[in-house]
Amino acid sequence: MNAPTSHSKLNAWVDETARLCRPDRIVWLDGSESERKRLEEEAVASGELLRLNEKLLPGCLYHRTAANDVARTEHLTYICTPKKIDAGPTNNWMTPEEGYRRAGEIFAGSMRGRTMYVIPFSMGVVGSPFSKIGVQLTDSLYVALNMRIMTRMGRRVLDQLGSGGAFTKCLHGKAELDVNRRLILHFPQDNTIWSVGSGYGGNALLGKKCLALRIASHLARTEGWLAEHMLILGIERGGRTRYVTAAFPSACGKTNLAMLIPPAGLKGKGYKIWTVGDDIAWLRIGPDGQLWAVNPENGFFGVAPGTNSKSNPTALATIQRNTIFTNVALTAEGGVWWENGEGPAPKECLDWRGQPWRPGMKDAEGKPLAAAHPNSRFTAPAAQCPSISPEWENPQGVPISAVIFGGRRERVAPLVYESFDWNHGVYAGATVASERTAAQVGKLGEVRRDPMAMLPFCGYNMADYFAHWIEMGRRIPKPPRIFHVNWFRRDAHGKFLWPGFGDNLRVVEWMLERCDGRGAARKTPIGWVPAPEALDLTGLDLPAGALEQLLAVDRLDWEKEAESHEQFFSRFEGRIPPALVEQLAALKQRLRQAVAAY
Ligand code: GTP
Ligand code: SPV
Ligand code: MN
Repeated sequence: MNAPTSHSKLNAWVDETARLCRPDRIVWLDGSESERKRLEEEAVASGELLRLNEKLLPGCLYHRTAANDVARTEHLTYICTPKKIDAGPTNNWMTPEEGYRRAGEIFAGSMRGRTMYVIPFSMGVVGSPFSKIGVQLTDSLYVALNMRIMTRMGRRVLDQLGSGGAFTKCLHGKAELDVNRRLILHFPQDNTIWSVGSGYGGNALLGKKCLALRIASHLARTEGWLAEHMLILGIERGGRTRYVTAAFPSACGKTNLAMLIPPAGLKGKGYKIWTVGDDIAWLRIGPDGQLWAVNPENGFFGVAPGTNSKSNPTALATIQRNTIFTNVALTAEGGVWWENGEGPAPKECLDWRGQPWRPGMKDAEGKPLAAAHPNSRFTAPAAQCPSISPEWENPQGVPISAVIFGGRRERVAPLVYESFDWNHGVYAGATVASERTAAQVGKLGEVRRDPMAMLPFCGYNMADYFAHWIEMGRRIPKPPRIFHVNWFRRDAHGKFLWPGFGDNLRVVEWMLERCDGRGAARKTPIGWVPAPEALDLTGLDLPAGALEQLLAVDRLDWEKEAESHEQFFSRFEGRIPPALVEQLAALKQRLRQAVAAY
């Protein structure tokens, strides 16, 4: 098909890529409804996607990925810069030359017999000065259909680009879907992403983690803003809506917090919750001196397991139509199911691998066999979310009252604490630790440092990223307050101490009170912790002693924690900004004083 644009650089790049990958056909996507129908029919005809029961789930599709391609592969994800120091110790690194050569060998001829789709897309509403345009070339119809949901794409983006607009070159190919021939490469200097050998999630939907976080974090540093792995949530009460952002590592509760339903006990207070975004926030300093946030995405790529009408009714309502389900279980009537989903397990179904499955089945090691992959997901249009904020497409974004960092910790981190000031809050973010989840390949449960939930997503040296956060604090006249939360603390029997989900509003409520200069708090060496009576626990029956355990700051634990912060900082070989080195010293000092106080 002839290129529908006069953008000569874009046309030249598409031609050059076609010469490398050798697709049989090139199809430019315009984003129209008729095109969606056509692509879906093609995908169904080839078996790449299945149509689900039109009565149960109208407009919904089902897909299984290759069994070795079920989550982001961080060990195959690289930042390609001339110098290693620019990628830093937490990123995999290779030179741009090596990256283009190694991936180029895999891409070469890999689209023979296939179609290459050209997908112009915008992260952020089309035409906003804060949005960024990318063009993804891909030989995956499944990826193309996902990009239609997750981004604003098609003709209107080409129009916006005109004949010379800047865009991120996003090349994606499935190649053999072989984990040994898989690379996810970022070339910040060239504003380019090359991803080959995977067809799933953050590896393949290049607007998401690759552009909106890794490339965008690099751009944000030079342009003076922040690109973060954060949800954006509006909390309305008494005619006033305030907004918070929260950064939690993958599969640690962003989608759930962004869509929370106020608990029955707080009903009398008349809260209304608005979802602005569930995964990524771009933050800028507004003319009024506050920090403003936009959600650059157009849909939700959410974790399926655990989603049910009790835990997240908002998400469940969102995914009843026009949704793509990946790696969940398929029921006989053409519906979907997953562990901790809606209703009991089906008596019989096909599991995420396409194998017959019955409840109680065990794997070779005798462990329960899951019907849905733990990282199975839904892709759904954000506009379908019943709690979607009326401001979600406001090109200026929403003003942020509080920034929340958090991780999944069985012990040590209390339910919530407030930082003493911006720099201390940056320290709390920079030292976030979390137990590994199924969202990335690796050992489950292992505690690792995941600063600002950006460990896998920061496109440059993380020490410089910390310095950028410190610098932003100096530049924001009215900075948000910074908090740290942990919904995942457990008791001696391994049971969660905090009910989580909707009840998390009780904690957010305290934060907003703090923003208003109210909300009783106790000063501890790590920050301000709620006074026990300061959280509204109406209607919540916490076991005796649970609240004390949840809010406990154990000095010995935290001395070890501070040691571990120091070890983590030492990996950056003197590059950690002095403001954070001072914060570490101050934390240790406060912990010593706490001993003296006994
Ligand atoms: P990504 O999309 O990977 O970035 O993840 P996310 O941060 O949006 O995670 P999500 O909200 O999908 O939650 C992941 C898992 O954590 C699900 O299994 C949830 O059921 C569980 N979860 C979410 N919130 C809570 C909570 O407050 N308490 C507990 N115990 N579990 C939670
Ligand atoms: C995450 O892993 O943080 C996700 C899913 O949100 S993915 O798009 O695969 O990165
Ligand atoms: Mn995420």
